Amino acid sequence: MRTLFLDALQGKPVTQTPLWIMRQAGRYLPEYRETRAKFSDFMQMCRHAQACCEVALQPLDRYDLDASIVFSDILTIPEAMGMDLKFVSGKGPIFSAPLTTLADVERLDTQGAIDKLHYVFNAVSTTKKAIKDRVPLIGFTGSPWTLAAYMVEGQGSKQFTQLRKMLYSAPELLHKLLSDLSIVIIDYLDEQIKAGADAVMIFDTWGGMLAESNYAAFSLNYMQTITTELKKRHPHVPVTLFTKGGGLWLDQLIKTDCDGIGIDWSIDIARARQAVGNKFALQGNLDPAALYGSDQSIIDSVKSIVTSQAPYSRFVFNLGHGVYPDISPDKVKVMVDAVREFGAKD
Ligand code: 1CP
Repeated sequence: MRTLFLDALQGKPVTQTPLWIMRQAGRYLPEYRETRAKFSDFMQMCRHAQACCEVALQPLDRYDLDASIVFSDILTIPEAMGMDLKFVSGKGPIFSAPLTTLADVERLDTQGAIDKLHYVFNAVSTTKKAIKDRVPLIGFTGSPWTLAAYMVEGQGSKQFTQLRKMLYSAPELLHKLLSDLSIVIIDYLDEQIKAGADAVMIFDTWGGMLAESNYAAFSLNYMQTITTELKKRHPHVPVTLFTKGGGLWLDQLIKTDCDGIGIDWSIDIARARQAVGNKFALQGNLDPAALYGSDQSIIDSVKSIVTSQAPYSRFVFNLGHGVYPDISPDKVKVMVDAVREFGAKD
């Protein structure tokens, strides 16, 4: 297997900079849209292991990438805990009955959730088998805080006011939800690893919504609990934490047992490196909007990030968040080729 990605996470020497792309399987690819059109509903596609496998492999066939990510979604867990979820086109995910009371949280099925998630583990093992030994496969989950954001708000949001209201008006209730989610997430990642995931990543997409003084208590500590338990069960499987908007909290992230830290584009990667040293892998951090620019501007941006990290083995090139659906696949190729050009270490 091509191990560049795992080597960078584990601090082994690498001959070139590894890269993958958040949301690399997705709507910007015509072949994804073709597969997606066969399903009326997004979750229906997620339940179809062969379709998940097909779309996970599409970006690998097009680009020279160092990892594949399981095709699924973070909202599989709330649905398996009993919440009614719909993906409405143009609006994204909608829960028909957002959580507001203790009774709502107590009604969630923590015990039985994993049994309803076998379709995800099937997607992992099917994809792992089909990738053969091309590249490692990344399993993933949302962080407890980020899952709670959708479960309390009922949908995506700019401000997540209901969630932040609960944080201040009913903190014990929110902590109960976060700790129940952590229990499910540990087994969820454990099962993905058993099904073939070579590394795992926790997407804390909405962690940056928190006040700095609340970040540890409401997001990071739960991610740390999950990481510590996974490390007990699977000591050699690298764990990456990605708090979008968390660039200023690297001093807290480096106190965890994770191997990799994802950063968005709001912090200069050289400054991030100063904060983490070479004890952690950094992953990021090109602004996804940079792919709307000219080829030369993409090449310049990639060069700046990659050359700044050239002295460090523990670096994984990525965007600072998922690739936007209207980005041209040709621009993605310009980015990938530039990483190869400037990331060679020989
Ligand atoms: O119809 C469609 O094609 C739906 C679009 C879509 C896709 C392609 C959704 C709905 N989810 C996904 C796949 C997905 N989601 C992947 C695998 C693809 C890959 O990376 O190659 C992953 C890792 C996710 C994770 C995910 N889902 C996150 C965390 C990462 C991030 O981007 O911040 C989040 C926040 C979600 C929720 C979600 N699912 C889908 C949408 C449109 C959203 C975002 C809603 C919002 O903006 O609040």
